[in-house]
Amino acid sequence: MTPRTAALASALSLTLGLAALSGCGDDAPSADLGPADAGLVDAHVVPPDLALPDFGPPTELTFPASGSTSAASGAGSFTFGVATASAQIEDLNPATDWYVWTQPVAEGGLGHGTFVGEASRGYTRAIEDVALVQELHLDSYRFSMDWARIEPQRDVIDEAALTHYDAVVDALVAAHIEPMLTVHHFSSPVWADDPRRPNDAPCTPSDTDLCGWDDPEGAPLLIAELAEHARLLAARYGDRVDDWATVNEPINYLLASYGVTVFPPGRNLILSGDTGFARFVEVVRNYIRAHVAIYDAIKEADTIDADGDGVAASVGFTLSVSDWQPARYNRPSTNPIDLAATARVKAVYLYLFPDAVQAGGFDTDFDGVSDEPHPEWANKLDWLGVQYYFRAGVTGARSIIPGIDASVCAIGLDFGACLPPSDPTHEVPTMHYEYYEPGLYNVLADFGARWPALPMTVTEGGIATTVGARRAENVVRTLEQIMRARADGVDVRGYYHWSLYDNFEWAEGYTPRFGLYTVDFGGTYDRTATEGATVLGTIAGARALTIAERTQYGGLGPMTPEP
Ligand SMILES: [Ca+2]
Ligand SMILES: [Ca+2]
Ligand SMILES: [Ca+2]
Repeated sequence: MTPRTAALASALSLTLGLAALSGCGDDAPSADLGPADAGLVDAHVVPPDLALPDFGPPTELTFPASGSTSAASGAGSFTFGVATASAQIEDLNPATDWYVWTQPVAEGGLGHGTFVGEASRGYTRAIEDVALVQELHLDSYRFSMDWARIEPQRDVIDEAALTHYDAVVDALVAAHIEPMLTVHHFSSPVWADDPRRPNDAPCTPSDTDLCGWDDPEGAPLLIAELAEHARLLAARYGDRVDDWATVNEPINYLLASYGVTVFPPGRNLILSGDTGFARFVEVVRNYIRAHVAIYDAIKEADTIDADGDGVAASVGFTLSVSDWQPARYNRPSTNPIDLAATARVKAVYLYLFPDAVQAGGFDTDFDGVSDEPHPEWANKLDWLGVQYYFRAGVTGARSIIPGIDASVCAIGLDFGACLPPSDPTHEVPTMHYEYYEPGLYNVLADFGARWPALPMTVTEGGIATTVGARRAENVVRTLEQIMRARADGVDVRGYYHWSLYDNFEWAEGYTPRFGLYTVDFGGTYDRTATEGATVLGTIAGARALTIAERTQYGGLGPMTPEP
């Protein structure tokens, strides 16, 4: 995940909790959603209608061969893949900010959450792990090469790390698995913004601390360093890699790391009032600038078309998407205040970043329309990665997120935004959200209408569960919703399951298990295939989803319960 999901939920829950405690955010046109209000009649509140769309009896679905992620020739193709991220799986990685952030205080770290430690031993076992992907008959493996491992000190490159990743790429290519590389996936070298520096301490950029994405002097240096890193990857691996993702889930990442202190470096801009919020908006601008710089660096340095589709480098980024629904009093809402709040949340989460790097502009007031021209950002997106895990409600009845005037349903905090799940078995207990199958279709259809010329790939989708049948259901149902969007003409070219095996789920530690293969943490670290792996492998091998498989695992009905 990317925490994609966890990040979002954690970040927002902390935002909500702290904002509520400090009493801010009460300036919205609002009702007080105390218990006494719960029974009030509101003409705008519609009765809960949780009936799901009826697709009719299942037919067999077939999947064409894998093709280009971005070229016109790839329209209609389908790539099966699986995704990981370096900081979530790799051992031997003390130069990364997550290591310092989570290392116990007694050992010299900051002691936040669960120590990442050896993660899934994904570095020392990287070559043998390629066989896990191969066993599933997948076309592609999306992963990241750790920036901190390659460049543990500023401008000091660890050749042994580059050689290691060379071997991984070679093993993938030998197994006929196309690599897709994410350049920046939620982890940075400590020297990018040292998490050990307190938030109120002054910072002057130096080789040991560039002061981070919110620093007026440091951010341009950080952008240049990240572009230099991308150029190195593209020059080194571009002969075997064509598919590149610049950054991962930017809004979630920045919220968690610079907004509400749940990811390293633990900055608190959203929690520090209007001035902080303005600085947070500048952080978002800087990260868009970083995407553009990475995009340009890869385009310059990867000039070799590895797979013969006519494109040397297809460069996109991966976006966390949720199916945001207007809510009030824990029911679906048609109240204009809730519709407007939902529109603002969608503008920030779903549209701001992709619009910025296609049309070249920045939506400073979150209404979905650019207010600030940036022609230098235009046409810097060859494809979009879509990452879906859950549906969640949004209410305008309480304003908790500064600048957005909305509250969203997040862990343990409600404010009336939380909607009942379509079925209790759709709750994902360790992540505190609802897996809702049609949400992915809803987002893909929306994006297809908004950006009809933009090729998309579902670069993550999955479920935290210890039950193999539930994972298999998630796989089949995700594929059904993707094929539903394709049948409507949406240009979506593939599906990567999150994740290959259980891993470090950021602030959530090791409790949520997202792996097709389950990992024996703290023991042998052996990987054991779940029923999800078996079913995905069968589908990808046959390039077909049979009526029998759809009948057993698919549809919209109750899922196998989580114990
Ligand atoms: Ca290439
Ligand atoms: Ca190519
Ligand atoms: Ca605007």
